[in-house]
Amino acid sequence: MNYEDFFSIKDDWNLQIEGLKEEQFVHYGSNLLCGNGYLGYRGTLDEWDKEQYQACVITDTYDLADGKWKELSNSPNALTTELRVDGQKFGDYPEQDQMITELNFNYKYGIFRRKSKSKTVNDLEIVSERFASYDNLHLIANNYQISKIKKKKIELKLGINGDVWDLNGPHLENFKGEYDSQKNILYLKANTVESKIPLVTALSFKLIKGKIKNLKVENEKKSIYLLLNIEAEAEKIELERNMIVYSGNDRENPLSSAIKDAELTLELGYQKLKEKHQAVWDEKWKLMDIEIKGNLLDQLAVRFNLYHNIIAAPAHSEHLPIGARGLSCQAYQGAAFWDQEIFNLPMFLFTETETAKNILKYRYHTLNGARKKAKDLGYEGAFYAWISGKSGKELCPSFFFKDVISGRKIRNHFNDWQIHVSPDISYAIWNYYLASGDLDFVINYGAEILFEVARFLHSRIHFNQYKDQYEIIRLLGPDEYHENVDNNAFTNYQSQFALKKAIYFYYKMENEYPEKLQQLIEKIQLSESEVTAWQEISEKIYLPQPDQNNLIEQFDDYFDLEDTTAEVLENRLIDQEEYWGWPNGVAVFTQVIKQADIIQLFTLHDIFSEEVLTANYDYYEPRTQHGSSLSPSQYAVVAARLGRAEECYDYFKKSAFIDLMSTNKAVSGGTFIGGIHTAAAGGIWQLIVNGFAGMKIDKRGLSFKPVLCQDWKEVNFNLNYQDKKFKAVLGQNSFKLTAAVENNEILKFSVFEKEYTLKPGKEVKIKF
Ligand code: IFM
Repeated sequence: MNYEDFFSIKDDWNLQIEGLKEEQFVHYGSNLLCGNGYLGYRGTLDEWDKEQYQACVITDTYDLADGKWKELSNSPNALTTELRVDGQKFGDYPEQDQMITELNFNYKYGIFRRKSKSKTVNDLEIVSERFASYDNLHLIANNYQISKIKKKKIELKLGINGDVWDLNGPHLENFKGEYDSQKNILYLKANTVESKIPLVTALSFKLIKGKIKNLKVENEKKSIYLLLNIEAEAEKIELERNMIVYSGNDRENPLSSAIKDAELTLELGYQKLKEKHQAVWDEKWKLMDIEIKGNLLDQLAVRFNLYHNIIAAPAHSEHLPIGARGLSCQAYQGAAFWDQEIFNLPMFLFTETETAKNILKYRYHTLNGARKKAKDLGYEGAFYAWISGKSGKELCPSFFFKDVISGRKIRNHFNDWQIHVSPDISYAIWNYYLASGDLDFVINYGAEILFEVARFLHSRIHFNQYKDQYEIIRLLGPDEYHENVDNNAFTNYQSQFALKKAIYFYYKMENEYPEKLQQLIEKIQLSESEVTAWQEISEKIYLPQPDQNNLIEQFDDYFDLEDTTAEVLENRLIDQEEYWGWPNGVAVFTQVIKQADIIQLFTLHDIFSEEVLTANYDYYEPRTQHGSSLSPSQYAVVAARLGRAEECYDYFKKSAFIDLMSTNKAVSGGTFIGGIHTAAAGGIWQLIVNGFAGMKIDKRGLSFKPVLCQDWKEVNFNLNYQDKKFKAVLGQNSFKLTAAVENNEILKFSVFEKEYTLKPGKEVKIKF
């Protein structure tokens, strides 16, 4: 596939699209998303509506409308536009009385800009630009210009349209719209149908060029509109408008906040609002940008992915998750999976540490949901939800996919057997501790999670008396095609790690913060015998070892399954949308796996020899379908560790373009799973920093094992490690680390296992 079939590159921050085809609306709406962690406004044209998947997803608005899928709600659209020139409607679809002459997205500032011409009204041109503000998270600002107007009658229908695109809705009811003619503000109130969250969408606007000759208010059941007759000024009409959204979860009185913001933003004007917004991004990029020299396409793709990982994160809150599709649409319920800790988080750990902390605090605040899940299933401690929304209660329906051939529901066990999400969270807490040095967080928040996860594992793990070892049976590892397996190596190793870290902090607190430990012991009623049990389990848990060929078996008896490839299985499909996994899909009785599993173990734990890495990479690679967007970046990291820079680069191509070239299915087993693959986006940071630069972190500190593909001349990235800032430059045969002048300590680190020290303001350059 060629990228030019999808887009062209304007420069290293700007992507351009020539002509939109109907079949691309779903994925471009996501790719060109304006977002800020609070809301996501899809990249659709102003004149479009739900038929073209226009939507604005609002965080913290979980609602269950169809009895099955609890998901985030979409706000009514306050940028609704209907333009009529001499009575003729412009730019609607499918008539398409518009030629898009320029469609541009700027990933530096998240700015969507398009130019269109009318096909029938000669010369008439529209330029429209919008952004979701990082200065005021409730705002989407828009500048809409109509030019080359030749004495025509111009009618504009503006307003707030509550008839929105929903995957499993409708989520809103009780619409009430008002127009305040004094302030020139419209608003539409509604509430979610099941969770009863009030939602207010407001619109303020002013004409910068042109004059309103006539105005009429039109109320519809779910919408409120203004019909404007406008006189152009020097052949031009220019409109500035602000869409503001508040929910009852943001403010006690969302209406007054929305009106206040609507007024304020109108006063400030588009240009000022844009400057304030851009200033926030400038600060973000100082930490989070990665520069790729030598390949403009790859540079743009990297920034596309970083942008999407950033806007998916609700950095403003410690109570909200990063959705697996961010806020690009309602798929995957706007909720966190293990993706959050293992894929989205690493970039924040070494850049915007506060955001990383918020993400982990979210897991602290959702402990009760995890406790409930454990209890409901007969376990103790914290069994985190496979799909976790605001409360942490399990959102994953028992019947996730359906058999598209029979139409029958499939009882997937993601919710009750995919237990690795709990130790994955412990793993992330440990890494946060190493990267930030923030012991305070661990003592006040992290330790409770670590202990409750250890408690859960204790209750979940079985003792096999015949083998004198602890085992984890009836599982789902990262590879989701094989459900109901025993001793998934990834899960067993992660569980041992989680137990060890719980024990480590228990004794650290006992020695250094005995009072804090005592308080926690009392709070969660922890007994010493439990800690002794964790110790025993961590020593006797079965950890599948490399065999005579250095291979680690993914789970018990995996090697006995039919040995074939994904290509062969493709030919066995009856329907292209068939689900490949449990209980009867084409992959179930074969060694074909959906995604990195043993390889995922290697990216997280550096405990195996190079021979073991090589043997397993070569074995599992041809058996991996990469049916999950999480997979390629993890293979890439291991490829780079093995010095296989070009293979890492091949995986970069697979991973970085998943959304840009829409390579992954939008529907699987009858369920819509389209939208931005935020784990793949976060995976790009890992691929470059942990892969090409070979960065690892452990108790001794940071280490690097750099290697670079031929296509890239140089890679520059920034690190924020234990509150000290560094700039890394990776060249074809060189690696340089520079410490910021303001750092208050010397850094000790290693490259290719040789130790270096780095003083503030100095650099260390290594040739290899
Ligand atoms: O968490 C992933 C899982 O590993 C594969 N299926 C999609 C989920 C959400 O991204």
